Amino acid sequence: MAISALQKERAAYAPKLPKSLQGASVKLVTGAATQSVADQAEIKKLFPHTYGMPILSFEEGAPACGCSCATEKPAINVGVILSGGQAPGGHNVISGIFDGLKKLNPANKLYGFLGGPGGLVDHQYIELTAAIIDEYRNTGGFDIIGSGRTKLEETAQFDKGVEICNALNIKALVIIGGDDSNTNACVLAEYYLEKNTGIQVIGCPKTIDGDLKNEMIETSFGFDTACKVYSEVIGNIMRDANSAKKYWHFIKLMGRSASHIGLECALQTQPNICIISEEVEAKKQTLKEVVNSIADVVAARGNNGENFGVALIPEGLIEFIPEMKVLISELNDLLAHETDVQKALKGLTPASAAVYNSLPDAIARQLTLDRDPHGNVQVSLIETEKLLIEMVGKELAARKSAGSYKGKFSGLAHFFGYEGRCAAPSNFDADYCYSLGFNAAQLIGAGKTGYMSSIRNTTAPANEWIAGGVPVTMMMNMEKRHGHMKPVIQKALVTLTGKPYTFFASKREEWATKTCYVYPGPIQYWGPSSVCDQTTKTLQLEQK
Ligand code: FBP
Repeated sequence: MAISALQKERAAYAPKLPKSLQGASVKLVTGAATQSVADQAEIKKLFPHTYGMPILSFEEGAPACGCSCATEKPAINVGVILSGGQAPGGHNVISGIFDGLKKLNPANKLYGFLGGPGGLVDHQYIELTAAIIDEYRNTGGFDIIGSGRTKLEETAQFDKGVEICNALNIKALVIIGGDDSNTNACVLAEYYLEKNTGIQVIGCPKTIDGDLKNEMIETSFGFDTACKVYSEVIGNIMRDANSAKKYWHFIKLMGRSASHIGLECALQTQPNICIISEEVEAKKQTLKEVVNSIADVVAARGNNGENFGVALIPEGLIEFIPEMKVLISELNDLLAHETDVQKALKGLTPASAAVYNSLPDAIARQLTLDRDPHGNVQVSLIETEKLLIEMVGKELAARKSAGSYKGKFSGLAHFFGYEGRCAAPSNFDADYCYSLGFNAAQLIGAGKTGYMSSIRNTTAPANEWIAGGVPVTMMMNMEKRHGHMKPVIQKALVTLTGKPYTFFASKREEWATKTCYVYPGPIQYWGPSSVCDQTTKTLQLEQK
């Protein structure tokens, strides 16, 4: 198979590991008992076997009792699953697990379940041999075994998992996924303990969205690379905008709900506008207010003769605008019972009808016609960037007639999402992912279950990273899902008191009116460490 020159050289990259995982043996240090972030009594009741477990860390040195040690461990087989959307570095997590297992015992085997969690249930798998692993080291994508969005929620699915694990003599599963998949991994761990199956379950934090993070999980993998890819292209667009001086670029950035990607890209590139969904929700802004705030910046620049700019729009914005959220929920209910759209629209409350009527036709059509298999509005398909261009254009036309705006407005729409999800992992993600995987193997070797692989101190050189495990129950709280209270890992949205947001908020006025663009350029894999090994601005600010 033909591979690029970059792929060829990159295959030889040896990802860095924390010092504690580099030696011949690893010492397990058991920390204090934990409790869930909220709703302790309910979570404890739901997870009697995995609740309250201690935080674990690995240190260099001779293993004490219960530690992973190559010579004393019998050979085991392990299964790995990729769950949900692609994120750069997934292949390195798998190669890290493989190498970690082989270090524990060269006879250990790794199986990959195909096409996501569904592969476990449907018994679709391959054995991941050294030859396969070597082909995928340091590459982007999830194509080594594929991913999927099947949710592991039913005991019948768990039992199908036991069948195949027993058939393949698999003693542990590693589930690489986001908050939902790791929540389900914990439910699975609890069930397997309850049923005495002898199958351990370990999670790994994945998602470009960056919304699986907390005190013990500093960042989810893939966020670093994806943001660097988007920031490169945003920078290129900024330079084009600043050269031609005639377009306003509205760039929607992936991130199903949280605005971390938009915020990180703003910190890297200093755009004129970056909307933060969490702020819109906190301020209970209406769509019209969001539009006006954008029009204010366009008008201020236009009145200075600068008829160009760049605005970053988070993918999840629509659902954070309270009145749009209500409208979408009313539409979901009405269209569930009435297929005739015109009749259904008559059931909207007056407030929602007014919002609906204010929308451009194409967007109103998307809201009523494009439904998912459950009949719900497909919010992620709504072209928010086009919606805003159209509404801002109308607002500016009105201001022009009133004499308060004398510029020109020509908007161009972009959407960056899939471009970044399978990029070759940055050095950070290559190292972080490999360490997460290698560390997961150590947790398995130590007989642990219900833990997420955790690598901390990530703004320091990899050598100084802290490897260990955090009980998944520690990250949980109770939330309403599909009408029922469920234990779930708390989703980390952008906090308006956090340093990344407050830093951005302190700069945005200057970035709005002046042209302060920064051009990050493409990800560099070789060269000065200041370029190749820098972490995200989000992490730098959070860890300061
Ligand atoms: P995960 O949370 O599963 O990592 O996926 C994130 C994401 O990339 C979102 O940013 C985006 O909204 C969504 O997946 C797109 O999903 P799909 O791949 O199904 O189109």
